[in-house]
Amino acid sequence: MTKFINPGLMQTSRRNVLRGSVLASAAAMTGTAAFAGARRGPAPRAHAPTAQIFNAAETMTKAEAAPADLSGYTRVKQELVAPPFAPAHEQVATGGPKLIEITMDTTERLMVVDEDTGASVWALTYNGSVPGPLIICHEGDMVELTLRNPHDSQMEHNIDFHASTGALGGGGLTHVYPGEETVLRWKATKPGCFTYHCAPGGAMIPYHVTHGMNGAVMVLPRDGLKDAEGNALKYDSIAYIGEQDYYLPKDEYGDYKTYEVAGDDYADSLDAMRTLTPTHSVFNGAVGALTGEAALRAKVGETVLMIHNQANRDSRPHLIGGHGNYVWETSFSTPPLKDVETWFVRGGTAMAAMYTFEQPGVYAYVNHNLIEAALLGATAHFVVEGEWDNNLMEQVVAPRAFEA
Ligand SMILES: [Cu+2]
Repeated sequence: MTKFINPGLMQTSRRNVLRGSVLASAAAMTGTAAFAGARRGPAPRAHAPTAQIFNAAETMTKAEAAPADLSGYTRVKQELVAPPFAPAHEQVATGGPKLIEITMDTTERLMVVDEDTGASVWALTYNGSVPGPLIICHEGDMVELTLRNPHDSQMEHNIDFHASTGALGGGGLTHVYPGEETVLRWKATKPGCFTYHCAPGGAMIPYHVTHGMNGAVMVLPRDGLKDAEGNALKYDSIAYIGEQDYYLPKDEYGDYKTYEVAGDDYADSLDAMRTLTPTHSVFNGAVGALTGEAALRAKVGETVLMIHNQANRDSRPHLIGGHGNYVWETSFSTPPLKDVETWFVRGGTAMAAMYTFEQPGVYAYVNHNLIEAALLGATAHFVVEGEWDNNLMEQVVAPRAFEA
């Protein structure tokens, strides 16, 4: 049985109709109930304020505009990889500007957030991971994204690139229903790390973002990273860390609820989100995703660029036992902060911190709201191999009893 819950816009199953009625009051207040069937007619405009903005964006692109000048660009493909890894890239650009083709699928998948409690979420993702893959380009490059929404999806998705300019960061031009794809090209005009996230409209925006639908783009200066004096700064590896706040609904016994398909938790999630108190704040999708066997690895003398993405909420990363030798909290246009103890991630940004390991051992990389680190999950580990340097630290006396 199919019905239209928004006449002319969305075809949906009976289950979605029921869901729509559950959502109706919330949706009327807070935003679109953008559950999907195949697209029927024009893009959905369920939420008046955002619809107006989308209309504006569409009007602009439909107006007479000169075609983009792509002369001088070399077309290349970037194979995106799952976090915490980074795609193959140059730190200093060689040759002219590139037109970088990437593809992302808006995959909806059930993910365990915490094995100890059984907490789970129907994650809304780019390419199946939380965070979505890291994209790397240089200032002046073009990024050409093919965004595909799989046929078996429940929901509509899009993407807002904070690194881009215009049309709500591309959000106004990339709404895709299940079975649809779209292609968006944008120019990287500002160097820095930037978040990207889904933004379908209204309450669906925080719903999608707090279900994992966010990631980062790094736009490097063409001549690479520099310190305040203009000296080149190189890294040996990237650790790409996405911090995700989840607001997972519980039942009357305090157990985490489970749901049959993506979107089924919408009404419960709205209630949980309104508390502004996350049940989880985790790195790379789940408690322990970057500890134990999955810990980040480095060697003494290696320089790691830690890229931290938080699309929704402030954070304050600290590398326990180390520092931020160079920290770019805002952009690569300004000189990095030096020798930073704990750095700041403004909610809705990605940023970068560089450190060269000097001692072996396990380093905890935490949100130094230690309640979030220890109780909500915001802890990663770097396991660093190498020779211990007693000049930097030595246990002069091991713990022993002393005379009273
Ligand atoms: Cu989405």
